[in-house]
Amino acid sequence: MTSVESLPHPAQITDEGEWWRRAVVYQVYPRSFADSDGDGIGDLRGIISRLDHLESLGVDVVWLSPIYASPHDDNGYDISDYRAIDPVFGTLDDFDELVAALHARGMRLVMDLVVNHTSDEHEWFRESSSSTSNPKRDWYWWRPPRDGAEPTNWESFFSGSAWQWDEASGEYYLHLFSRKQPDLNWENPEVRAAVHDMMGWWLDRGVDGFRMDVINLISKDPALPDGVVEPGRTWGNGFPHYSYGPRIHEFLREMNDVVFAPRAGTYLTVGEMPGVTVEQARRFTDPDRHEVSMVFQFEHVGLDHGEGGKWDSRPLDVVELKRSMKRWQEGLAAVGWNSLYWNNHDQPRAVSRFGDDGEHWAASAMLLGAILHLQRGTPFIYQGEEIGMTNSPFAALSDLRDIESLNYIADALAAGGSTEEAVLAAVRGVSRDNARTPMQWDASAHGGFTTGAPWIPVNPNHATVNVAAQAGDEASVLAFYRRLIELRHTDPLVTTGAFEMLAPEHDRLFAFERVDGDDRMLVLANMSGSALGVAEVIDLAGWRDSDLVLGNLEPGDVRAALRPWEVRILRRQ
Ligand code: ISL
Repeated sequence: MTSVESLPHPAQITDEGEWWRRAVVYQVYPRSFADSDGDGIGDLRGIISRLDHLESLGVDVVWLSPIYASPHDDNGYDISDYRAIDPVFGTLDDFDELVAALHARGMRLVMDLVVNHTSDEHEWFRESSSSTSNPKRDWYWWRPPRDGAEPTNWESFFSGSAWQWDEASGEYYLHLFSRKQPDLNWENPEVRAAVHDMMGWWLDRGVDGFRMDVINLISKDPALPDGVVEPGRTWGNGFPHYSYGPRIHEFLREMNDVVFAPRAGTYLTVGEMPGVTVEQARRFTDPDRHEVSMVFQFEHVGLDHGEGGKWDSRPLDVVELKRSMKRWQEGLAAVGWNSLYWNNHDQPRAVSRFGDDGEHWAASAMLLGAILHLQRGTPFIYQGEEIGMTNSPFAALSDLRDIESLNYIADALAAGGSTEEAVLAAVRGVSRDNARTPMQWDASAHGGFTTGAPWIPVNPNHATVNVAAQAGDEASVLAFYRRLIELRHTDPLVTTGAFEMLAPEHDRLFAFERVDGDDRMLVLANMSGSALGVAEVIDLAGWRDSDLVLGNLEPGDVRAALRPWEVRILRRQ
């Protein structure tokens, strides 16, 4: 095993076209990363002050969740000015300094592009809503009432109808997310041109790509048909009519032709696409089609959703997880490219969700890192994942901040029949706020995140789970993530090798090989709290003399039973 000190400098990615195939991306949620001015909210100068951490981790790219001007109804995913930094995060000068500082350290910056919708406080929407004859009226989806009610039966992602009544103009507008996030009408070429201009403005400022928020929702069926009303639901499911719409490929290709192709740079683009299928993803990421570099798909993070959806969670079935990951690995093997992620700002913490955040906390955090990072694709690390941050033990409904959670709580309580405790129990392990509690830098008050009062409480376990505690510890989750990143940078098999799932029907063993002829890597992972005799499941004869490249527990005989949550990575040539 390499010692942490001897790891290479992260600036190893050269400028050739598909550099992102060898990159590791780190997502920063600015609000919760580091607060430089004591107002309890993270900011750009806070990020600048923590670049040593990112550099020593070895990541190549930073993806910043939105920092644009916003009323923060959805923590910045509701943008009121695409060309301004929200004062709570800093200034354009701070932003330019951050880009320069990242570039100087050999890292790149990807911005969040939220263009399915704007804020209702964006100038475009103010104009659009000012009168039915305003030239920007058609920039959004306005419709008259149908039989005195909503124009369609579509439900919003954040509860209730997806239509908001506007008294002044006597029409409804569409908002797939909160009522403060009206959907842009991409059918209108002026909208597309305005978005393209804005993207170019950021690229010319030095950014290296975009993560595109719900980009598979920008093309809607203009007929706006009703959705099916599932049993027990009030509203219809409009998803089939507003996702993967008839012009989605055309819009992405046009964006590429107008924005990226004419520029000299090589950019990383990742389309966030809830509900995307493998077949669709292959089309989106086929290099010959010039649409996006990769997509975020949601299949593996939906496997613990029960019949009642995300708030009705159930334990993960390891066989289902393997089936899903195998399908994505194989589906995008010959054409296209995968993104790899467990966590982001919308997901509960993976170690609590799919691992064991009790007795086997560190081992299971490392195991999850290994089985993801060693697949074929571009891995994304969400802030805090590299130190094994866990879900938060929210003690009361008043600890929650996220609009999705708050709307769900209000609905559940209004429906009657549920106590506050019961609703809290449903929300606790599922809420997006689990990802949004502040980054845990050290054991001091508020985890070193802020000197003020944090906008959301820091997880009490910051006393033990923090960057400072792991910084010099070779056996830490942090050191393990560094080694995973190093492995991707130093062993081409991790980028290029074919993926072969082993023992797909085993209910605890997650095992796969990466293969290029005789060049092979074997990953053996025990996703359970009891020992697992791997030699009885997989023929390890050919691996007897191979090297243990990396493991999360004290090394022993490579053929011995796997200990609880042990992962072993073997290599032969
Ligand atoms: O988080 C979700 C539900 O729990 C997802 O449905 C999520 O809303 C969806 O993945 C879209 O997410 C993105 O767009 C939203 C924003 O709230 C999320 O933070 C963002 O990642 C609207 O902009």
